[in-house]
Order: sequence, then structure tokens, then C-alpha cells
Amino acid sequence: MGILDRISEIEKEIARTQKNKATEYHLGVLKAKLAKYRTQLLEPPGKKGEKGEGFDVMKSGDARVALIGFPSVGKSTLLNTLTCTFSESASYEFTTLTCIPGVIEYQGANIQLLDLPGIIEGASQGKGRGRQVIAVARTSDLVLMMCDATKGDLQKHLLEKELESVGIRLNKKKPNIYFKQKKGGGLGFNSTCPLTKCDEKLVQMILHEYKIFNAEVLFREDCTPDELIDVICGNRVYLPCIYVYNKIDQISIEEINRIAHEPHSVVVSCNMKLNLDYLLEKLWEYLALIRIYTKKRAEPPDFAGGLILRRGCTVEHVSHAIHRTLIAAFKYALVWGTSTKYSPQRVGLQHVMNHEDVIQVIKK
Ligand SMILES: Nc1nc2c(ncn2[C@@H]2O[C@H](COP(=O)(O)OP(=O)(O)OP(=O)(O)O)[C@@H](O)[C@H]2O)c(=O)[nH]1
Ligand SMILES: [Mg+2]
Repeated sequence: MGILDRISEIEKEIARTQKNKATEYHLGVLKAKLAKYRTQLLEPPGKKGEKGEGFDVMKSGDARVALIGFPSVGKSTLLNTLTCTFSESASYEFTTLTCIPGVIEYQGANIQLLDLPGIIEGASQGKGRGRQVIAVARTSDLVLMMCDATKGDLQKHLLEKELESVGIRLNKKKPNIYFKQKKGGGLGFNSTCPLTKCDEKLVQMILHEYKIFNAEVLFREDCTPDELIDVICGNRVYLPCIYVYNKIDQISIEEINRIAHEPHSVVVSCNMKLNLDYLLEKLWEYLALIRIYTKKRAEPPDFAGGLILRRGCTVEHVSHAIHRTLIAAFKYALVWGTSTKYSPQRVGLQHVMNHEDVIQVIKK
């Protein structure tokens, strides 16, 4: 029996097993098995290096965004409208056959947008260019999942499933579980909060499925067995995702209204150029980028330039971005903006910066 058969067998068994207290352990073990086979599918043993194979495109700019979607939803049209790059778009499916990079210039940042071939159901198992497309998605900072608004929610669910099955988690936080494999001593299991979805026996059974008998496991939140499996596998990527519904010129206002109110979704029309600036705003928000302006003594801030960094960055990150030797000479910094109580305020290296703050570094 091939791996694909085994996977579908387990999937069927999970589907027909009723969820209740009595089957909880059985289900947990099945899910662990499933995750194990899927990992094998992605990394065929003996053929090292194949899993990372994607399209050869250099990472450039401040962030990377991958356009994922079924064929003919308008991915190339979006790239053509938002960037100066041209990617052929046409009414037949699979127009794009490779990865075409473009650059969106927004708020002084260069965001790399990757147009990719359309993917279809079964992509994760190697249909079409599926695996390569998914490999690129894993390397990006954000996924723009493009759907055809005229085709309802089906596309979204199918694609989510494909990405889910290869270990890409969309708009999810990394589960807060401490897990460490040990040489001996059995299973050390503990939790800092009441657990309703897992218990020691289930954790043990799942670990046994991975032939792990000695480990330290600490649940810091009430996680599900699936989340535990993610932590054990360790190769999951957690990416923000925006669902872009294109071709809204073809559907009714009521329908547009309904879709636009769903979480993480944006409705657009690439042909009619509708709502694209809102899409860019959301893109910026989901990428968590901020722009910091630098200032020299007795000079106005450099509003034309500025540095692009991630939300939550500190004065230390900013100093490093200005010049890598600056930290050594750092005395204190003056910051103007929304992150401080006074403008300017004298701050140290640990101070967290906000969007559009101005900073002046004072050297020793
Ligand atoms: N009605 C309408 N049609 C659109 C819109 N945007 C794109 N299209 C059409 O959709 C078709 C497919 O567009 P592409 O950009 O080639 O689609 P794609 O997703 O890149 O397709 P593949 O490269 O095959 O995966 C073209 O005929 C476009 O004119 C839109 O906003 N409204
Ligand atoms: Mg295309």
C-alpha cells in the first residue's frame, strides 16, 4: 500500500469515527499517524534537498507575499495592476507556468509580490505544479489567497485544506507548548492551566506513535491534540493570510457585503480597479510593517527615506538597521511619536517603537 492510500484510509477512518470521550484517544493516535505519513510524503526518504525545491526566485525587498489560488481567478491581473511587472493573463486556465516576481511600492517599502501558477485540489500530493507553489508559499511572509467571488466559498476551503495538510497554518498562533525530547526518565507531563482537550494518557499515546518515550511536555494553554502534533513535528510555518475575493463586478451587492464581512477577507475587482487601495492597507497591516524616520542633530527628519521594520521592534533593532556598528557606540536615543509620553523622550535600547516614529541616536 502506498503512502497516498494509507493517508486516504486514515482520513476516511477519522471521518467515520464519532467524536466522543471514548474515541478521543483513538482519534488522537490516528491524527498523529496522518501527520507522520504526510511528512513522509513531503520529504521522500533518500532524496534529500527535494523538499525545498521551488521556483528559483531571489528574496528581495522588505517582505515577500505569495499569491495562491485556483487557475484563472485573476492572480496575474492583480500583479499587473499593483506592480510595474507584466505577467500574461488570459481567460484560459494555467496561463502562468512559473513564478513571476513583482514589486509593490507602498509607504516607502518594497514588497515582493509573487505571481504563481494556479493550484488545484490535490496540489499537496503533487498535482500540477502544486508542490513547488507550496514550497514558495512556505518561504513568504504572507499569503494572499485569491478566490473567485462568483464561485462561493468552496475554493477557499479546498485551498485551506491543501495548505493545512502540508503544515502551513494560516492566521494562527504557534501553540504555547514546551516540548523537549530527552535521553531517559520517561514522560514528564505538566500544565499551567486546566486542560479540556488533552490529558496525560493521550499525550503519551501520541508521542508513542512517534517512538518518543522520554520527553518533557508543558502545556501553557488549553491546546488540542492537533496542536500538540504540530509542536512535535516542529516543521510547521505560521503565516498571516488575507483572502482576496476577485471579480466582484460579477456579483450582487448583497453578496459582496456578506463576503466582505467575513474574517480576514477583502473584496476587489482587478479589472475594474475596485478596492485595491484597501487591499494594500490590509497588506501593510497583516505584514506588521512599520516605518521609522531617522534624524540627525539639528536637521529635520528624513521623511523621504526612513527604515522599514516589523511591529514590536525596539530601539536596538533600529540602531542595528541604521548601521551594524552603531550599538557599540550607543548612549541613548531621542524619540518623537506615538510610542513615547513626551516628544522627544530619552529612551534606551529596549524601548519599543511605533509606526512613523522619529528617532535620533546619541553616541557616546
Ligand atoms: N470580471 C472580471 N474578470 C477578471 C477580473 N480580474 C481578472 N479577470 C479575468 O480573469 C481571467 C484570468 O485572469 P488571470 O490573471 O490570467 O488569472 P490567473 O489567476 O493568473 O490564472 P492562471 O495563471 O491560469 O493561474 C482573465 O480573462 C481576466 O481578464 C475582474 O476583476 N473581473
Ligand atoms: Mg496567472
